[in-house]
Amino acid sequence: MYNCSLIKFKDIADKYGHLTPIESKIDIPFEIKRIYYIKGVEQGVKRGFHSHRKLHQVLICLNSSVKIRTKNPNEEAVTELNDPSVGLYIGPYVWREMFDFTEGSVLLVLASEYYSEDDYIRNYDFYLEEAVKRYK
Ligand code: T46
Repeated sequence: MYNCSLIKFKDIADKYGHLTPIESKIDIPFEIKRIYYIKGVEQGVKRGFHSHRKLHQVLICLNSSVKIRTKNPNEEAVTELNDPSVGLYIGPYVWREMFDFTEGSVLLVLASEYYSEDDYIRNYDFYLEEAVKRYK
């Protein structure tokens, strides 16, 4: 899907467990300026429902699982994240919805910019209005 892709990170496994390194601009396609994580989401709760204008992000589910619906004016996809060595890259002008958080899930997000509410489009009709020009 345009502006969305899965990234497979290294999974260094030995008898002591697993280690996954993630290096800015090497393993992901941008410099990381911000990290946040989402946890403790109760069953049935959905999050997201917005797009960003400039932000690039990589979403990684560190424990349990979560589903991510991504949309643009022409395409829609659902990705289940359940492997901490896999990240979902989401670029600008992609609508996202997170749902089906399973018990104990921890969603880590690596972001290319500092937090700015101005970068969000939280209304789907406004999103379509801005996005159609970019997806022609
Ligand atoms: C995204 C998805 C995957 C901050 O103060 N700083 C931050 O860095 C972030 C991310 C959020 N906030 C505040 C803004 C809201 O008052 O935390 C509150 C919850 O944020 P929001 O409702 O936007 O959370 P989600 O889970 O719907 O979306 C988040 C990110 O905001 C968003 O960029 O792509 O995760």
